[in-house]
Amino acid sequence: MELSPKQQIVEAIKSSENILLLTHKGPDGDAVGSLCAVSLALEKIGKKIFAVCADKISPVFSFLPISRINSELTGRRDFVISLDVSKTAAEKFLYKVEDGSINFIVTPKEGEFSAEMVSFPGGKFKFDLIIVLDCPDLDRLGSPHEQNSDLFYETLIVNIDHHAGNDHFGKINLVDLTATSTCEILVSIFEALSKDTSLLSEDIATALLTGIITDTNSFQNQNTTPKSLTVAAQLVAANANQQEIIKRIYKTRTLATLRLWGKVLSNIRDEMNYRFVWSQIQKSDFVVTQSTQDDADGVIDELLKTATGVDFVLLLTEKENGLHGSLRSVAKGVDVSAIAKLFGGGGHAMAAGFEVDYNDPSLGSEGIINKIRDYQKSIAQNQ
Ligand SMILES: [Mn+2]
Repeated sequence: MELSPKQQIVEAIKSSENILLLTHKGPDGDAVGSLCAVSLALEKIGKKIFAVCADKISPVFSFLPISRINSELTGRRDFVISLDVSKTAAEKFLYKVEDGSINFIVTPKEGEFSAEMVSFPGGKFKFDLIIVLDCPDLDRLGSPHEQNSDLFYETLIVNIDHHAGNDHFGKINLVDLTATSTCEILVSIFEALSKDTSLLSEDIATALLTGIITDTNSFQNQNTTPKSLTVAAQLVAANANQQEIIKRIYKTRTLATLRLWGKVLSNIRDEMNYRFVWSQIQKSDFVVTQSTQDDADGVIDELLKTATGVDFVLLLTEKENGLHGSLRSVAKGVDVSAIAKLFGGGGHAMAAGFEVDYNDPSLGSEGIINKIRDYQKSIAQNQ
């Protein structure tokens, strides 16, 4: 009988020794939680792991063991010293360990070796398995993938994800679209991996619950399922620190964030005739409030989206080369990805985004709003 993807993953982990763990750039709670949880769990069963995320982890997640996540793929690699013998042949070779150095002594058959004949090609990584978490495709991994294509070509890749757009890049793919989060999927993998003793220690359970809570927006999103609540209950029973997660992620805001959110709220414009509201963050707002793009995350979901009597909300943010638009659906049945597509963007029915270039002067904020008004008008006429 053929093994299920879950069983194949368990077998792959059991038969591996050095395991590389990766997640997507711009890591969210599910990415960080799943990376921490897998790294702790696999170490517990005696595996050597190396966890990498190309982008900085937000300090919001500092209650998780994020110090075990590296920003670059390094280590676990042989150092190779290569001598070109195509012109001068070698007769014999030996090495001596002296005064804290290893000296390689190569005797030429005839002629002489010179320093230019020595090079240091990168050795091979010793990973026998790569596990990619919460990532729809390999490009989203960033530099670890871009700079080491050989490694990805030669190594068994396990792909564990819940995104609809996942392109099944792994040799083994466990892509469960019904799961709220990658962390939710991991709970059953951990159960299958260690049948006798539970791998769900307090820190692992907390990391996993972080992913479920952030990907469901604390069980408020429509993607919240009975299964996700059951799994969350199981994690809380295993001492996951739900209060700490909520406090750190939803109830702790820096002053810079509060100031920036204040700007966003005071900039709200309504287009009630066209059934939407929008706001804008100017580059200067970041300077005045001493905030960064990170501080802007969350304002649309936690504040703007609570607007009533509209179809959707829009937040425009000034970036280096253009404007970034974030859209959230408010009324039932409104698909904001259709609006994002007007500007070459995309996303889901509930949440979508787009990016416009300053080179197109028709697409300043006014141009964008006009285009959306037209779209809303056409929708209303067709109803
Ligand atoms: Mn996720």
